[in-house]
Amino acid sequence: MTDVAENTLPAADPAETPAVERTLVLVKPDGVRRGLSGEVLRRIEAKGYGLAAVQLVTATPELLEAHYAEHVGKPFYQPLVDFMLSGPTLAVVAEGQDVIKGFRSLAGATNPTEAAPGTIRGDLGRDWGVKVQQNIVHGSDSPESAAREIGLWFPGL
Ligand code: IDP
Ligand code: MG
Repeated sequence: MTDVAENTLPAADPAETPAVERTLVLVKPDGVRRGLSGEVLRRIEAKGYGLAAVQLVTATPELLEAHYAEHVGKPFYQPLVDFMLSGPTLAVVAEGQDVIKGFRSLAGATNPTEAAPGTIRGDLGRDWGVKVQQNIVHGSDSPESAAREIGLWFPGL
């Protein structure tokens, strides 16, 4: 019989435990409308990440201008904002080691037509006549973006 205690890992030394990373995930209005919020949360949890905050949010033009600051002025900016205002968004803070990169990997390529099968965008997304705009999820792309975006969508966190 296996001694359970023998298989127990020693307690992590807090001084050596890396800070748990956080990322902002959005289930965009197309994902919420299509009833995919639960499926996206399921994939985040099945991968092993934790949920630190989940809230249904109705975005405003001001919030989206701050969130998509890097895209202001691009041809797809205003249609993107109109799409993001077309219904509620599920805002999520997910956490775990390297979760920023890990969720981007779960999400797949920006263009849902090209996103690999097995990814959220590859399995659940397609071109609905608007090319790459409606791609179900957003995920922060760097620690700096994550901190900024979490502050925008969860000012109290
Ligand atoms: P990402 O979401 O994979 O990080 P970004 O290049 O940061 O992709 O673009 C932000 C969002 O803007 C995309 O997820 C998509 O919804 C939309 N988008 C990006 N490029 C285009 C485009 O060429 N046409 C229409 N929408 C676009
Ligand atoms: Mg981006």
